[in-house]
Amino acid sequence: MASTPSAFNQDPALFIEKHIKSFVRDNPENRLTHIDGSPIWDEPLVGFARGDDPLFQEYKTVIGDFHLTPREVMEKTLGERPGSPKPGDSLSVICWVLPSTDKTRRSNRKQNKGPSREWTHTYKHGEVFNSMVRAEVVRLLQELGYPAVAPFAADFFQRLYLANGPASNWSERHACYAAGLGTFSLTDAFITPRGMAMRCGSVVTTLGLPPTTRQYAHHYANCPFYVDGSCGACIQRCPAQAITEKGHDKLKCEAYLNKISAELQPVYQVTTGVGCGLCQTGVPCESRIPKIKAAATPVPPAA
Ligand code: B12
Ligand code: SF4
Ligand code: SF4
Repeated sequence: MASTPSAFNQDPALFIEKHIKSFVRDNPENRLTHIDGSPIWDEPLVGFARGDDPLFQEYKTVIGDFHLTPREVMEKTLGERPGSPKPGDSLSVICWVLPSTDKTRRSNRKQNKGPSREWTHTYKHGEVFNSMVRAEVVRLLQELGYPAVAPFAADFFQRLYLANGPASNWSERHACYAAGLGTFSLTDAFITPRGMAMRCGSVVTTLGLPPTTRQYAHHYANCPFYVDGSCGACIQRCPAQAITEKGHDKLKCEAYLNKISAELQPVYQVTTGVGCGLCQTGVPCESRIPKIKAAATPVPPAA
């Protein structure tokens, strides 16, 4: 086996963060080749969570008992093979956020019915690239001698249909929440220091890494609506009336995504869904955490 790079031995977390950032910066696949060759994603944010963080157990109540903990993910991946982690062995979740570029966000800001061409190509090719990031992080860790898996790409990944809409057995946003990268919002979507117009990814590994500090008080702390009662701009932005003061109606949102896809696929010459994301652009949380009023009385987050 090749020797371990000294930069990895000195600071494994920094080594992995730099590797993800340079992969995104330098990879020719991170390009809107069908439009103008400009980058799909800006520099990523990277964070780490402990695999035994009690939050992952809490997600079995918050999301459903079908939602996997990092340990269950590893057990499903490795089974009883030699080298499989045992209770007490270290596990980490490596998470990243791929922020949309200013150009793509600006183009979607002008839309009021369906996504722009740039947003659609970011949705389609950007997720293909996100899968490449997942595969690269798994490859890197395995090369360094640590078993790793991207749950979203694993054969046990499942998308389920609950009474209130679709959910999955590995939510990448909940992994990012545990890894200190942001919080949820009135639209359900995830607000990071680089805003809400983003996609994210995650990998579980047996490598122990120092967890990123969560700099927020609760799971809605980055959305002013839940903290000082202000904003609510996303309510007007949604063409499907899927967002109200009570939150996000996933069934209405999904029905609209299907409808707009059928209309725009021939226009944008894509065969997959076109996305939407109007609620993620033209709003104060598009590319940053909005300002929260200083004298705010925190609104208790909904369960
Ligand atoms: C199913 C799915 C959908 C469904 C349902 C979305 C949803 N809200 O769950 C539909 C089809 C509607 C959808 C739509 C879209 N999606 Co989608 N989708 C997914 C998928 C595959 C699974 C999501 C999941 O499992 N949700 C689980 C449920 C339980 O999550 P939730 O209800 O939002 O969670 C709430 C509760 O947990 C609550 N909560 C209550 N108590 C507590 C306590 C604690 C401690 C915590 C942490 C939370 C919490 O807070 C949350 C918010 O209210 C993920 C990929 C993945 N595997 O993660 C992408 C994903 C969520 N989608 C994404 C995107 C980009 C979109 C679209 C913009 C489409 C597009 N690309 O143009 C729209 C945006 C809709 C929106 N406003 O969020 C991104 C998220 C981007 C972001 N900024 O959040 C993801 C993560 C894909 C990716 N890899 O980047 N999607
Ligand atoms: S537009 Fe305002 S209320 Fe809606 S999610 Fe963003 S910050 Fe929260
Ligand atoms: S909630 Fe769904 S339908 Fe409404 S703007 Fe957001 S992505 Fe589009």
